[in-house]
Amino acid sequence: MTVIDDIATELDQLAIEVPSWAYGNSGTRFKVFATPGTPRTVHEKIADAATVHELTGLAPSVALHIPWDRVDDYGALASYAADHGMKLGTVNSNTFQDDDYKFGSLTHSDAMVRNKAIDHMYECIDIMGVTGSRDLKIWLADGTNYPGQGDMRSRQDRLQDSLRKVYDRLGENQRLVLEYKFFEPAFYHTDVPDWGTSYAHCLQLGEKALVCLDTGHHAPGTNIEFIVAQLIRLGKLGSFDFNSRFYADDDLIVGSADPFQLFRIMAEVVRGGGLDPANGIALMLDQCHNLEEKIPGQIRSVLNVQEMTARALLIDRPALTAAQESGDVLGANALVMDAFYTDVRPGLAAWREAKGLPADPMDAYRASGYQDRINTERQGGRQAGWGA
Ligand code: PSV
Ligand code: MN
Repeated sequence: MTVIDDIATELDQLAIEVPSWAYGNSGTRFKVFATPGTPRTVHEKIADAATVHELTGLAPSVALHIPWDRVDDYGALASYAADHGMKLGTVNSNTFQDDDYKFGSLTHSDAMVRNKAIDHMYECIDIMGVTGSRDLKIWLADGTNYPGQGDMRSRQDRLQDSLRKVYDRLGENQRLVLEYKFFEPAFYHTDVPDWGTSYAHCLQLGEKALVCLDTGHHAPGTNIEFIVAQLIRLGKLGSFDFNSRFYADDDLIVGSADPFQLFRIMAEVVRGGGLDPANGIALMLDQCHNLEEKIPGQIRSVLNVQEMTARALLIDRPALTAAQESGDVLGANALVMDAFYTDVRPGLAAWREAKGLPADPMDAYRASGYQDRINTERQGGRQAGWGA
C-alpha cells in the first residue's frame, strides 16, 4: 500500500502534451547554445518526445508549431507519430516572425496583412484536419510600444473581426484557444494581455473558442490558481502552457521555480474536474531548455506535473469543506499543507513499476544510451531551434 493507491484512478487520467520546440536548440537574445544530438527534423523531435512518453507513460502527444514544423505530408507525419506511440496535438500558429507583422497581425490596420495572418490560421486548421488535432493555438505578439502609436480600441474591433473569420473555419470537433500575455514583445500595450480580454473575445466567438493560460504570462504576484478556478467555473479554460518563471516569461521547467504554485494550480484543476478528458482541458508544456539537456528536461517536467497532481489529489476534500464552512482557518490551511508536504515520490515509483515503467525515468534515460546514440547519429544537417 502506498499513498497513491487511493488516487490511482484519477492519476491515471493525467496526460501531458509536450511541445516540439522544446527539443530544438533555444536560448536568449544573447546566445543560443547548440547541443549534440539536437533534432534536425520534426521527425527527430517526435522520436525524442516518444522517448519521454516511453519512460514516463505521461506524455502521449506532441504539439506542433507552424511554420517551424512544416512538412509536405502531414498524414505521413501523423503515421510516423503513431508508429512511435504518439499523437500529434495542438497546432500552434505563428504570426510573430514575419516582417509584415511588425505592426500587428490579426489586429493590423492593413487588411492585406490581416488576411495574410488569417490565411496562416486557415493553413493551421487544414493541417489539423489531416493530423486529427483538436486545437488551434493563437498567441499574438500584437501590441504597441508608445502611447498613441495605435488605436487600442479599433485594434480590438479588428481582432474580433479576424478571429471570427478563423472561428468560422473550424470543423465540428475543432477548437481555437486564445493565449494571453501581459507584455513582450510589445512593451506599452498588448492586444491580448490578460485572461479577461481573451475570455471576452472567446465568449463573443462561441463555444469552440477557449482561453489558453500560459503560467509564465502574468505579472509577478498574480494569483494564477484563482484564474484557473474562474475559467473552469465559466467553462472557458481550454488549455495550459505550463512552464515556470522567476522574473518574466522565463520558460523554465514547470514546477522548478515555485513547486507550491504548481500544486495550488493543480489543486484547482482537480477541484474543477480538469483531469477528466471529457472536460477538454489540455495540459501542455511550453518550455525551452537553454542550458540543461532537453530530453531529461522534458522528463523532469512531466514528472513535476505528476508529483504536484498527486499531492493535489491527496487533499482531504470533505474535511477541507467542513473546516472552511466552520470558519476553521488554520485547520483548513493545515489540510492543504499536509497534502502539499506528502512525499509522493516512492508511491509514484511503485505506480510506475506496476505499469511496467521504470521506477526512476531520469535514471532509466541515462542508462538507456539514447542520448549517446543521437549524439553520434545526428551529424550534418541543420539543428532545429526555437524559431526555425
Ligand atoms: C509566447 O511567449 C508563447 O508562450 C506562445 O505560446 C508561443 O507560441 C510560444 O511562446 C513559443 O515558444
Ligand atoms: Mn505559451
